[in-house]
Amino acid sequence: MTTTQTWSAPGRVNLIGEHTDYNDGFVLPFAIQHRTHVELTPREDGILRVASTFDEDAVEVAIADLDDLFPERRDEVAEWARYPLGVAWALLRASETRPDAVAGADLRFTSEVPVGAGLSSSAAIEGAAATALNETWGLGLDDVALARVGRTAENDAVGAPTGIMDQMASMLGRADAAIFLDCRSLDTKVVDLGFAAAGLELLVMDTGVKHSHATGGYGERRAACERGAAIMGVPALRDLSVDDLPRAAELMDDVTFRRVRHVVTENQRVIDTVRVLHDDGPTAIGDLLVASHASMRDDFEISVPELDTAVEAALEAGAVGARMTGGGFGGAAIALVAHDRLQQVADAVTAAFAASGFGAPTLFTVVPSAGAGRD
Ligand code: GAF
Repeated sequence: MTTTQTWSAPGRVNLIGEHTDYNDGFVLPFAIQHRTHVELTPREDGILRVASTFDEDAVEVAIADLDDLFPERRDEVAEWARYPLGVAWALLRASETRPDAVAGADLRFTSEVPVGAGLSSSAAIEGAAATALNETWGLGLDDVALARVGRTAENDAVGAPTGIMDQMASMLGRADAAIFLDCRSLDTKVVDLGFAAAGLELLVMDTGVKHSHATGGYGERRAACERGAAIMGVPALRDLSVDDLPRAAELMDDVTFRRVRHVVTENQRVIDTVRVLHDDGPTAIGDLLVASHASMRDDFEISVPELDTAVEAALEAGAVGARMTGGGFGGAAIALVAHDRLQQVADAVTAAFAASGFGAPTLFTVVPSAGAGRD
């Protein structure tokens, strides 16, 4: 008898700690209520068939062929299908499972996570696929191993040189909490956010400017960070502190230095945010969010006018703090806003976009939510 079962994994918002993950640094993301669901029906043969609401055409691949497909021949399958098929490929490798030891499956994806908005729709597909196949195939990998599988799929099957933050957030998310993650050791700590108790809402301001991390700017930023670490003679920028910045300024060109300064100061801001949340509560983290945005705009240069406009308008209308979230070059910004100011802030952002001649932003609130699992 073939039984269909459903699993799902969430998108995420990163509260603070941007472009620090691939520098072995610190991040503080939380999973959101928007999820990607996958319905899995086992098959008797060795075929994986993936279908989704992203694309009308289903894709079929023999499990035995996955190793030939990835990474070199990935262009032969539709881009969205590289995520779940890449996960299947990475799962078998991570668990040292032979392709003929597992049976095929039909996987049907539906998603509530906006694509290209910087809310990790890709990690949500990866998390849903990884959780469903791990259980169905009886591989026994834990959540951290599944997050690594998702990153391998993204790096090698899709070709986006990202870090591991999004996959960890999607796997490990908790209601009303963020995940403080050390991206070197992959140690995590659940950090209570207490937004609701403090009368705060987290507003997402999706600019509608689409971005992709498989091309251009993201990889260039990563390369600049690696160059900076090499010049300073450290394994990763995580190994530098703000006290090292004067020496860095002497040793490297201005652009590389500013990339380094962003990462080094951002790591410190993540640590400070965790401390302030604990000592003074969420209403006190506004300045750290604002400083993070300024650093991404001026030093890392990954903001766009729409993101700056959203952040400035939200702050002027009384948000406690605001910053762009995710990899940048488009996507969304977030604002931490008192519940009774929410409408005022939303109206101000919408008006500022109209005044600048930008397309209307999509505004919605998110709540810190649970990570991947069976529906
Ligand atoms: C994207 C990447 F996928 C993450 O790994 C991270 O680098 C983020 O951009 C920037 O903080 O979401």
